[in-house]
Amino acid sequence: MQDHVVVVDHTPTPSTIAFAPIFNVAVPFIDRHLSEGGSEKAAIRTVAGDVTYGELAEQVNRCGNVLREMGLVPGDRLLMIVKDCPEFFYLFWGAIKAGVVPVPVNTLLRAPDYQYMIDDSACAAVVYSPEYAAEAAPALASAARRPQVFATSGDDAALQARLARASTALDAVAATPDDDCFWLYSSGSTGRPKGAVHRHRDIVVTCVHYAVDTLGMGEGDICFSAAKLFFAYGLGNAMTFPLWVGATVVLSDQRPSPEMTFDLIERFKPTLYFGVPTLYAAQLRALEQTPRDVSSLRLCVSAGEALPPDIFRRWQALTNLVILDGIGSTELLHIFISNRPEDYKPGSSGRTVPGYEVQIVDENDVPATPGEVGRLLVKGESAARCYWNNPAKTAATMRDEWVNTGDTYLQDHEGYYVYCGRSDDMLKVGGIWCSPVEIESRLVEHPKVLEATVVGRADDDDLIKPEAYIVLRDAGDASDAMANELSTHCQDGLARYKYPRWIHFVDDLPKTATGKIQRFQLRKRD
Ligand code: 3UK
Repeated sequence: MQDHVVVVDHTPTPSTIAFAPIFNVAVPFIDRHLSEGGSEKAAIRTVAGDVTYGELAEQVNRCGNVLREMGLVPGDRLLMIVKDCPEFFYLFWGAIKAGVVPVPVNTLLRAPDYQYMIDDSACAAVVYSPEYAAEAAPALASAARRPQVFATSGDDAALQARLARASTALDAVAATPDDDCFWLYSSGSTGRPKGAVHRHRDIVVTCVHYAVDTLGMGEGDICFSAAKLFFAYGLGNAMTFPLWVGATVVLSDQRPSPEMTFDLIERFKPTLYFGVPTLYAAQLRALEQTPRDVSSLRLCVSAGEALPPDIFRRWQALTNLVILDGIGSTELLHIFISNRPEDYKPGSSGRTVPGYEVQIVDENDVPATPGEVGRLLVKGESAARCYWNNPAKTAATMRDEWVNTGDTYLQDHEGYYVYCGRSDDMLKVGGIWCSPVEIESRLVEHPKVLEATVVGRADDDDLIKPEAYIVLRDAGDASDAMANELSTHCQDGLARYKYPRWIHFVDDLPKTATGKIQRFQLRKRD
């Protein structure tokens, strides 16, 4: 049995969590609850039933043993295209306990994205929920590598039999706090997604400084996250945070919608709700029509993109609840600047979370004064060690322990941090990354399109959505029908949320003398 952790010194900056020299993070998150007598408590609740901490620990061990029987060894990667369900927990923690590195990926992606990730990660195995077979199977067929493959549920009888036969006992592989533990892919405006390599310790740091120090989470909490487990945001909200404090999580594999979230809130009575601004806007429209019972909630959280202050106010007026906006990233694993229950300012991201340091600097790395806009850099003990196999991107983003977020920020005169936009062209759409370059490439694959440029435009809720400016080969083809055809063309070829919501046909695009498209000229248009 390994030491549990951890001597926790709360609220220091920088963080001073002391880890045991041999430390596998699955021990404090899974096994500890058994030795502390919590096995009968529900860890996970779903419409199909509950999973106790005791059952969770058994299934984690079975999964770890099956991965070993399959020949996976410590350091091997397991690519997970898995929906929000208890099996996600079994696989993720079973892998970590066995020293295998789980790589959960966005389940909304398409075959070419998965093919890239299979090859880039050089994963030893891929596991997918049957729902994603239509994208996973062609990706596996065309990938250069041949990982082992299994599906998570009933239609893989051999796997089910193996799990049933596997031992419920498994000793955690001896790891150190700084060993690689899991990866998450992060997108950029150009180039392919990058695997952010996280260590065992990173998970603990986010739980101590954000879940406990900032949100005040405890074992009485019931968490519900509209953001899915494959996002770093959802992974904390709906898995690592509740497991750390011995709380309960409500999981659903359904697509988040106002109806789905209110149904689950009324049924399972969570105390904490984690959403994204686009969904809060839709929930507000629904609530303004039909009141729903959200009285179990003590706090709401928003991240992924900036929360417009108008949404904060309308939500508070209707529900009497505050929404704590906070900025996090895949690289830092979770939220590092946040509003707090007792200290919040609508329209701002709040103040630095304990354990993190932030800096706003100009183009020469000179620190900005209050009110001045600059690039946001963050330092913290939960930062990814590197991007997998990508020293150039690692060097460009991570320098001397400081991570360049790619965001522009200012600190106002009261000390709150205010989001002012990206310093690259990336868009957050419904809290999920969207590269204009990727949408443009899809558009120009259409035979009638000569050139295309995509920019972000705020919708009626003040939330960013993609907008396309298109030069057709034959200007005479411009019509509403053509616009619909191009929209469908994008939805068919890209993750569905990436299609342009507005399409404008133009005669030419603003360019520099060297032919580079000037996106800022288009952003200025109204
Ligand atoms: C943007 C925000 C303004 C910002 C994330 C919570 O979003 C998360 O991670 P990603 O890697 O994206 C990071 C980028 O998203 N962003 C996120 N939150 C806010 N901008 N206000 C916000 N509140 O550009 C940032 O650099 O997808 C969020 C927890 C964990 C996460 N990984």
